[in-house]
Amino acid sequence: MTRGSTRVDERDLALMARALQLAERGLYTTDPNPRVGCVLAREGQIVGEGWHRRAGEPHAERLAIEAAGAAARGATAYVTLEPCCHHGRTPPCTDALLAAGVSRVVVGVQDPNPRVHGRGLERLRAAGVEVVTGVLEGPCRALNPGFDKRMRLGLPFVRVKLAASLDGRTALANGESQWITSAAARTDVHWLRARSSAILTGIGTLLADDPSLNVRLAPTLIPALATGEPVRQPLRVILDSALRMPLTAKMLLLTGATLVATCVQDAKRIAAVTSAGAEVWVGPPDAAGRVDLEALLRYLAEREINEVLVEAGPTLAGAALQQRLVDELVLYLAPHLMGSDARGLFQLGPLASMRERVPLELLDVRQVGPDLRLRARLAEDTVNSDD
Ligand code: AOF
Ligand code: ZN
Repeated sequence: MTRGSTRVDERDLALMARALQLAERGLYTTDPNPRVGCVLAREGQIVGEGWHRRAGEPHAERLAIEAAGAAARGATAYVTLEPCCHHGRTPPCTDALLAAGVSRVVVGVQDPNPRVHGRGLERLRAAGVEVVTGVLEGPCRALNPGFDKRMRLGLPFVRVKLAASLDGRTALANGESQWITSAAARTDVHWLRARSSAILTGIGTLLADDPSLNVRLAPTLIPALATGEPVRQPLRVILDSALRMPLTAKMLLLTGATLVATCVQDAKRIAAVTSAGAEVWVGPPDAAGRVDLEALLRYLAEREINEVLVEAGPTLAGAALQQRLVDELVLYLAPHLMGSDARGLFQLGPLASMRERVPLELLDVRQVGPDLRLRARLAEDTVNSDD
């Protein structure tokens, strides 16, 4: 197999797969930085390993070099992300690799960060290091969907989580909706929350359920956490156009920050919500007078929010879908039927023709406890492209 002019063999693939495994350990802690893993090997034998734990702490390459010691000289470095060449919170990894005497660098994917993007590779090549890129590129990119999208487009990656009966219903006609899915599915959602930078919901859901929207997982389950260290709590974001946020909302007393996004400029009301413990962001209204979702997402990206988990009712989920702001759907389906009078998952308005259906592409299907979990993304093509 070749990448550019340089050969890549099975051994290279296996070692990059190992680097990917290491990178995954940072899934819940590196935010807002990307998850990155690095392996140093000589003749296929691993001499050092490292993975990025959290922003401000050493990058994967540095830890691998430290672990390898003198054995780094002449070694090949396998890094899931292009080594950085800039001074951020930490000094450039390209310098560390060169100082350690690494002779070959195999990279998964280019860093989408405009401060690096290709320059790290150039710097290494200019210093005489053999550089190969694009090895296991797909999985290496998929590890950091939010970082990737934020760096390229100034928007976070948006994942919408939904729970419904097998016939796609979320609540009875009278509004009763608690406990549709099993405890196993609800625990699974905590893992989705834990990897997210922010959780977004609507004021309707908040007023109806007074949710906590926090991560409730034992810290011992998360690799990068030292004993006694708490789990990182994602930013809770409430879409609240008319600023109806109750000052007694349960989440305001929990660890982790809450941001209320509104269109209301009322200084007195804003001050009240602020002193109750939330931050208020006043955004532009859309045509219907509601907070403009895309403007909010752009603002969140500016705040280094990588992955947003939407946990909301059919109005917000439907609006986000129709505005094509959704990257991924995670749908939990419980094996029961609620009938056609119960409420559906997405408010899309009546469709005039089958052509208006929202086409999806299934990424993954599995069973979680007694429930079914589907992961899908929005398909690019229209549904009936073949007729
Ligand atoms: C790497 N290896 O392990 C990581 C990289 O502020 P800093 O110093 O932590 O730099 C963060 C930037 O460095 C981040 O935006 C991304 O471009 C890169 N992350 N690069 O070579 C790593 N975490
Ligand atoms: Zn670095």
